Amino acid sequence: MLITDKVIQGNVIAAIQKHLRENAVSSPFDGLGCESGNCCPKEPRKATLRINSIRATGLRGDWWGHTEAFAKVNYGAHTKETNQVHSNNSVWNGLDFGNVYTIAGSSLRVDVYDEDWWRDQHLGSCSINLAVGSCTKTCSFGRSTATVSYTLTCAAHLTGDLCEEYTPRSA
Ligand SMILES: [Ca+2]
Repeated sequence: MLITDKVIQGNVIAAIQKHLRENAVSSPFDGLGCESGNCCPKEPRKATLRINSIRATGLRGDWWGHTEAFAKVNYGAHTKETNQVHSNNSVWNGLDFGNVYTIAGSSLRVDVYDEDWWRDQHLGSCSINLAVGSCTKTCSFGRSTATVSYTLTCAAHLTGDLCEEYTPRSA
């Protein structure tokens, strides 16, 4: 501070502090619930992920009979397992991942297994990159394919490829 007189200096500081107390803008979160649709999300990259269906083709788990096929699907910290379908061309039920956090460069990994009585056999795995919205993508491993239909939805007031941007107008 350029004021050298200690008394004046003290008075100026007191006046500034008084002004700040009297005119301070309260926190935008004070008394404002997110229900009003008027606050920023505390957590960017928050989204919900739903796998609507997964199907695989060309599975060969057993030398005879059909594959007792199931899949483990991983995204970030979440791993879900499908029901088992007795087929070399399996169509599994959807999987609800619920709330997730998008991760740059992170992909959805599908590991396909054949259930055997002594030990489940890992038939292969492949990955797809997720984008916001509803989409169907196919990846392959060996002569097999996995086709994933999914919906990745940003949480309220988030947008962008990774739900990392704030948008006040979105629902
Ligand atoms: Ca088997």
